[in-house]
Amino acid sequence: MTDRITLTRLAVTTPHGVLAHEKREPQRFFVDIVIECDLSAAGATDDLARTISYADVAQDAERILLQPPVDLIEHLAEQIAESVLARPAAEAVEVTVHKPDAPAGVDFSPIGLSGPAVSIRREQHRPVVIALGANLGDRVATLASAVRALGRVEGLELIEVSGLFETDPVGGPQQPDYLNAVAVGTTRLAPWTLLDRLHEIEAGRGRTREIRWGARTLDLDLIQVGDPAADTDLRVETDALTLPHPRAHERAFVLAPWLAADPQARLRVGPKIVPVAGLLRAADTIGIRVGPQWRPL
Ligand code: A4P
Ligand code: MG
Repeated sequence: MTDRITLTRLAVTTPHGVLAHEKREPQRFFVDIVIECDLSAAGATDDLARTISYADVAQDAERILLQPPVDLIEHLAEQIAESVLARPAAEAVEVTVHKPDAPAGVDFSPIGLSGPAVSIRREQHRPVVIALGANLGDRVATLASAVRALGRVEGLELIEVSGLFETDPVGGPQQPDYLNAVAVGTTRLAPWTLLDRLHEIEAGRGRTREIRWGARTLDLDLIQVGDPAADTDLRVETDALTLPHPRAHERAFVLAPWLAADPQARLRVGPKIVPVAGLLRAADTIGIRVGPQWRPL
């Protein structure tokens, strides 16, 4: 990914340092932040929600610098990186904290910004859960090719893919039985970028959209992005994307394969964070059967 948002030389005068007098006497700190992200959606739509507000990032960084004194600029850099990566669109971030007047017992050049600095780079690794479904054509072949395509998406790493479950159709018109599976992994992509990749994979396998909940060669849904147990899961409510998936908690055709792929899985349901095992026990599992064997990874 080559798109970047850059903040250069945020300047704050504040007391930090290992030495006692540094904790009393403010000195100059400068911060550079380079955020890697996909800016194509924001460029095309002119929508602030598809990018990262540099003003918000700058104000968060300033707030971190203005906290009560800490010893290390490494600690400041780490906190700033974490605040940037909390933003959905951030794929990676590089933070440099300069402390030009740090007492180092030597002279640094009086020209330009000189003296000690630390630079760190941190990447996004959000857990992600993707549900797969198919009820038209050669379902096993389509699902296997979809998993291979997911494995090729840059910025998505698959960790586990469940076995196949054969499931009675839920909702929609009369239609053939489904095969369903769930893939879990990690991603550095913004959720809307990942959804675009899912739609491309669907389109490449003959997916058309005529009737809601109608039969389809392939359906790929984003169920959850981030970790609700760490309160880092993304909550999104737009026309194009809702996270967590609003119907996943009651759908055995999602819950059963998800639990098979990740026995510890948890899902945010309204204000609660609920083990998927418990949701599955409460769901209607009458139409859920073990499907054909496969080895997708
Ligand atoms: N969209 C919003 N949020 C998401 C998200 N988290 N993941 C938008 C994926 N898409 C999301 O989806 C409709 C719109 O939802 C898209 O424009 C997307 O931007 P779609 O794939 O066109 O249509 P869909 O999948 O039919 O709609 P929906 O409402 O997501 O359906 P569900 O709830 O996923 O149900 N029965 C069995 N046994 N097995 C199945 O797999 N699947 C469905 C689809 C119904 N019955 C089923 C199964
Ligand atoms: Mg769908």
